[in-house]
Amino acid sequence: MAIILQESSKTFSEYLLLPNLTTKICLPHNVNLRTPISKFKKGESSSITLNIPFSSAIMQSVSDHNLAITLARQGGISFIYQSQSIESQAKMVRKVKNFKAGFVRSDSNLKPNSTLQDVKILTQKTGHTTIAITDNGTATGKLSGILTSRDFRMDNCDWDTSVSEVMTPFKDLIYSRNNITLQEANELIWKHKLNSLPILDKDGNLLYLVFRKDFNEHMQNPNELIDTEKRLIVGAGINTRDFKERVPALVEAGVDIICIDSSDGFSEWQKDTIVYVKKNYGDTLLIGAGNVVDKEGFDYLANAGTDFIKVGIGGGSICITREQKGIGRGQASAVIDVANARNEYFKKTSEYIPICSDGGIVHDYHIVLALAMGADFVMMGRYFARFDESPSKRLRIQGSYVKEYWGEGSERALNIERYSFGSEENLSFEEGVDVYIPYAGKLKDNLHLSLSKIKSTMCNCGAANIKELQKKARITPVSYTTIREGAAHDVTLKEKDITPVS
Ligand code: MZP
Repeated sequence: MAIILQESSKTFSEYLLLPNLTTKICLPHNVNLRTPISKFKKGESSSITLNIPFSSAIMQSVSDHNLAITLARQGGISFIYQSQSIESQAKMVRKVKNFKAGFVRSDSNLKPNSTLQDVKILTQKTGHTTIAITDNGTATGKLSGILTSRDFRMDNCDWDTSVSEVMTPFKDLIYSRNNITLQEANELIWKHKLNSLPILDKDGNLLYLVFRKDFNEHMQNPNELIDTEKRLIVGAGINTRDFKERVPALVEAGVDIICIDSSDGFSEWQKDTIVYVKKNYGDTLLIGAGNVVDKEGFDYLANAGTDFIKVGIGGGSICITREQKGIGRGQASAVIDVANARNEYFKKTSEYIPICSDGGIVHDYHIVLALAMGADFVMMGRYFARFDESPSKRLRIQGSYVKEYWGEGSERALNIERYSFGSEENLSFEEGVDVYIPYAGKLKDNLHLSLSKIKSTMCNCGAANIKELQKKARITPVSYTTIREGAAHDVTLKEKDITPVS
């Protein structure tokens, strides 16, 4: 007869946190959210530490290079989706690694013999008034000069004048070579009262422009997740089929950490993939595996040598695996069980393997619950898909803006490698849906709001960091009526746009 667990499985919404004593130093701005992402030995630390415990899902509608750049600039990490060709995924990774905050490719370029009429047309198109003048009129040609709106009078000029007559010529320009930091570039900008600083290669070809205004923006992102060469850190999904070709291409592109993308990680294919990566790359390439929902799954992947383990089956907002196959576990129960297994494993081996709670986060406080229950970080799809920076389309439906969001198990994503077994060649049924979600604007604005709620909840729990939260948090299961009592109840809510009668 089957083994039947006695406890029913629970989701985050079935728990609440109880407040602990909040000391006077436990203020939201003192809360530190840094957290490990990869395995480390007792007394040592993880080779990558996230500045916030957020990662974005390995999904077509969530994690491309744009989202990866935006999230890494806020301290979290994206895993770029693997349900695309190896070349296009590697290209996305490369875009993140080559991104230099504050160093931009010039989007307004002309040749020395272009005319002011060309300048007028170009500035109307781009809205930018700093124009790089290069020998071939491209963003990477040999720099001949810079033209700005201060070099000629729009209301009093001969539109046929050639650009070379009015631009600041190369011999009078202050410029720099490519081995400069943003801080150093900014110092030159201030010292010489420049609006922009051209960055050139050794042959005098234009690489980037650094603008005075961008430095201020950079200063507002003190949490950036960067490697030792100050490049943004990025992850990428892989699968258990083409890993022998995909992994080398991702490594070549500069990926920092990879993660096997699968709906069920408790498999021999995952073990083979981890063993291959560890044999060929050792500790120079970090690999996560999953998803699992219990001690058995955790131990199997831990013994295979993985660097972190992802937890969760069937809890994703677009997931119908539980309905289709009857496989899964309430996300809170899965995290609690796997966190206990991780702690036992740590006691036994002195090796700490971070775990990631993947899917099913609906409210910001669910993130605090996941962390308190033992997760080191969370992975989210729906949360990030709502923002401007995600790759999906924004549409207007019945007067409201929405974004498209689709599961990797949907017909649309056709992520066969994530769902089918061994060498099965097609998806015989769907495990995910294709939906709309309310559009929410910019990632940075929403993230700041979530972080302030998380920090505030942690202060109520008397915790100034994630480890302290895990030690101190007191969590209670709640009844349906307790949940109902927690929302506004027995009142008539005012509609926001009702105008008062005078
Ligand atoms: P959520 O943040 O939207 O609730 O869940 C995102 C997670 O759902 C992903 O990280 C992934 O583990 C899982 N997922 C992605 N596609 C499907 C599907 O089509 C799915 N069933 O379950």
